[in-house]
Amino acid sequence: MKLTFKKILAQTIAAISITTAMSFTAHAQVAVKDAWVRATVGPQKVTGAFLQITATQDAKLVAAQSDAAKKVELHTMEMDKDVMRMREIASLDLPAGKTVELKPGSYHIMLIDLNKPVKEGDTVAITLVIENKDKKRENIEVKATAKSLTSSSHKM
Ligand SMILES: [Cu+2]
Repeated sequence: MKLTFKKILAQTIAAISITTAMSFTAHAQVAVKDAWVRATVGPQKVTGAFLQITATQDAKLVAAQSDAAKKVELHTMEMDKDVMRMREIASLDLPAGKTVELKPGSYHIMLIDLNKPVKEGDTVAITLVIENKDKKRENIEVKATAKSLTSSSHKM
């Protein structure tokens, strides 16, 4: 009985591994680069994450998650009369082959209620949830490096 159970378990694990490997190949179509997070200043509890994302097939960024913050939202910035304001968006379209840039003053990932301050040089792990045209979801793990406002503004 014990042996039979072990055998079934082994087969089940083998089957799961094959499925995982196959789905990974079928969905590995999103490339992310230049991921960074703005380092926080003083008691600041929120910050933004930025990156460039390219999908080979039409897809959508539908959510982001991170252990660094209690809440993570997708945001855009837009003019409201004469003031730039942030607004939460439900998803961000990733047209096939087009690089979509999340950058200051535009789309960004908002990390809200940070568990601890983000210091320059820190690495923040962020999971991007990508939805394909057929509604299948895939998680992409991203490591974003923290940059301070002053050092990043030199480059912009
Ligand atoms: Cu925001």
